Amino acid sequence: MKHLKIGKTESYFLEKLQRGEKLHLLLLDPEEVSPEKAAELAKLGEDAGSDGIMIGGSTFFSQSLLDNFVKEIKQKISIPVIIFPNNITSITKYADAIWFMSMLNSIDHYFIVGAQSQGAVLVKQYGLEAIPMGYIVFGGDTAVAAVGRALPLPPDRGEVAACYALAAQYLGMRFVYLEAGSGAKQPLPPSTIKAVRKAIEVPLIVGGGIRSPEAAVAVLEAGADIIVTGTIAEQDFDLCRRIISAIKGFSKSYKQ
Ligand code: 1GP
Repeated sequence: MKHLKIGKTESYFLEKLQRGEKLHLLLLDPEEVSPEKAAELAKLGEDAGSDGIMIGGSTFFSQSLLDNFVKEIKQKISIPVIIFPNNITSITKYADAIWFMSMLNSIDHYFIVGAQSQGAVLVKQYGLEAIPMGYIVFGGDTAVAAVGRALPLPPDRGEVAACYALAAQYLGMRFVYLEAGSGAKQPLPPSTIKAVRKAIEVPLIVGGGIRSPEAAVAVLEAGADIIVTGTIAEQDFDLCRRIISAIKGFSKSYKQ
């Protein structure tokens, strides 16, 4: 039996986290921005201190367009590009890694393990680094909840989310992602993030509806390790830059 190795992208994240740094991942949606615009935003993100670029969106299903999108971005940046898949069409060999994720609170087997079993061989053939992640979706009025057939968790019942998160950890998932949904009206409440943080030891990713430095800091104070922002980068990059700066500033104060 061979020993499973942690890949390059995951090691890069873990080393930063172990040093007490909080991470920012910039989400770019091929449905919302052109490849050229995405490459420009990715470069701005890297220059602002972002730790990686995530590529994904709930309603994008073309592998050839995705290949082109990722290739364009990779030419401009050196931080890792991680696929944030919505289906088996989200597998591209041009990325550095893929969140190998399961939507734990979907009511559909397809989004829990079906698509994953169909995509796994291709991930291996492409030599993509697979990072196991448990994905938990809140609220019912977002694209991700509809497409993934989620039984959305109530945003303010942290104890329910904590049960899913702990199950993810015990199933061997190395990251847990709490998702309010892209463009959510509000970020998740700190009490829910705190309840999950208390339950698990693996790194905690939080995203959806984070649109100000204050909101990002509140999410970090509640115990998140990694913050994902998408919409705000497309709408107002200066604000996104201030969010990244707040995250990096928080890392510094946290380490002291
Ligand atoms: C969506 O959590 C991410 O998967 C980002 O959400 O677009 O609201 O920043 P926003």
